[in-house]
Amino acid sequence: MKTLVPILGDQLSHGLASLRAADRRTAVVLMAEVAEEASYVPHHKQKLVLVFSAMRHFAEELRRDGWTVDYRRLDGPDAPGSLTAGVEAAVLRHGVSRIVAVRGGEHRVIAAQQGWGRFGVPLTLLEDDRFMVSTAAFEGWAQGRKRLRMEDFYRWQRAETGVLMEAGQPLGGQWNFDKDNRKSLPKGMPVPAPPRFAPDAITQEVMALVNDRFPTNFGTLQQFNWPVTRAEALVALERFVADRLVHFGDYQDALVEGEATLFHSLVSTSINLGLLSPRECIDAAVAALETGAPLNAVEGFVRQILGWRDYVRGIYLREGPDYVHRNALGATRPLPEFYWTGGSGMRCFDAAFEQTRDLAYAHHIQRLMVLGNFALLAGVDPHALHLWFLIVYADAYEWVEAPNVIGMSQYADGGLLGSKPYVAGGAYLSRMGNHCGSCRYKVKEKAGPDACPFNYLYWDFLARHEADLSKNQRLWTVYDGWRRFSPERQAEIRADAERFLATVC
Ligand code: FAD
Ligand code: DLZ
Repeated sequence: MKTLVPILGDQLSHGLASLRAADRRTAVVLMAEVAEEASYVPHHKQKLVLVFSAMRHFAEELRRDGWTVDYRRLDGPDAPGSLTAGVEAAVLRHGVSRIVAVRGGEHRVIAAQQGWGRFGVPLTLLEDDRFMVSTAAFEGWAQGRKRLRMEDFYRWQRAETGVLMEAGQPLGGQWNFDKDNRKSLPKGMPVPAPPRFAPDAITQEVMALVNDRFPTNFGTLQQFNWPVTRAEALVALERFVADRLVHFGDYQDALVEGEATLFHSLVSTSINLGLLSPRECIDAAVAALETGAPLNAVEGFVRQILGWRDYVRGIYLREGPDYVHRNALGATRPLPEFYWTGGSGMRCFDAAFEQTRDLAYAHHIQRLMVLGNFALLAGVDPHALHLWFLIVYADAYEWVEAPNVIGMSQYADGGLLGSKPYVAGGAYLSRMGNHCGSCRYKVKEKAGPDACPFNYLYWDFLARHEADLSKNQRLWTVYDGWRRFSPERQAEIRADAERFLATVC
């Protein structure tokens, strides 16, 4: 029985369920670079290079392993325009008698895959079992709960998997060590550089293709340094565990001028593509406890993957396609132009922007507390911000990006993910980082044209949403602070915010 096995660009795992279900002697693997996937949003150039290069390398590896691979290049003859067109043509071309595929990551692709049954041969869509939790298990966890909080999910996962558990209790007597993980980086402390992956001939060929076909897409390619094979991804993971994990916890929330990566792992692109499994990343970090990695670092890293990653996927699948359109706070401001050009004048913002443009990467705190925080304070339309985040990062796929943007960062789901909006003024940014020293604005000034915009935008946001948000117990103290300002001071803050926003949006 000849089987067609379509493999998507983020399904680059040798243990993929559809490969396990097929026989390499009779199967044809279909991989296709298609215009539809390359342009459903105008991806950062580095993301396009990463996905296509990783796809081409993976196809070569499959062939070496004895699989027949029908690989369709974007610039090749008969390039299909969409995944669906590619599958339809391949069914005819190879005379297959069934299609076996793994369900895609996002609603748009799943809906397209469900239509593949109309091509006259039986279709089997398998669960993507490369996650820590199946969709059914997530549903079982979520059913009947009043609130779906990450911390509850994470503790359940720790108990289920036994990761960092000892005799049924969390290792070290605590579920998380967040309070230890908020240090700013001491001046002069060296940060080990991540490994370099020089673009090989395949990657260089793809770079030329992307420059030719997508010349106006956002981002630059000069500093492209993403692992494009499993072998490279393993090196990235090993080097993170050996060199940077030790301080991952301590400086997890730090923001440092000239340090794009700090002690973060840079493994998201590899896990999301399937080059690494979440479990092996977790295991590598846990094993480092034996060689002296501190528990606050290991637990902090494990929580991001065992907790956050599977949690946001579960929320995304459960909430359905309309989740990306939620707008609980009714924010309508267009995305400021400086999200595309930089030059905001706010150094923390511009630093995050510049590395986003040049590396297709910003670490979590830059995404949440700088780029996301600014948009939330400014009242930017969450859908516009969602599209921006989907476009600009090399690790961006809707299933992981949307809950982080719509839920965690913008509170646009009305508190499904977070118990309160993640907002902060300049004092937080100054405490966690060193950008303020070289900023044209003054973080200590609270009013007037030189004051840090995060200062007055913070209060303006709270004032705008006082009717709703002041009911939230976690914000009572903050609102007490707002109410202690004189009416004149409040009016001055609001006028500063209005003046600033009128110039940028
Ligand atoms: P590390 O800080 O080293 O963390 C280790 C790993 O944990 C990551 O590689 C990732 O796999 C996982 N992880 C950490 N935080 C999260 C999280 N909140 N949700 C899911 N997984 C997490 N992550 C993406 O993979 N794709 C996205 O498009 C994306 N968009 C985001 C948008 C916003 C507004 C925010 C606040 C976060 C977003 N994240 C996204 C989560 C997180 O910022 C990135 O996973 C992380 O910065 C990737 O860098 P790293 O590999 O160095 O991560
Ligand atoms: C992201 C991406 C891009 C840019 N291009 C392709 C492609 O040409 N062919 C393909 O099979 N997959 C691609 N992908 C990954 C898909 O968009 C991804 O499978 C869905 O977003 C589901 O997560």
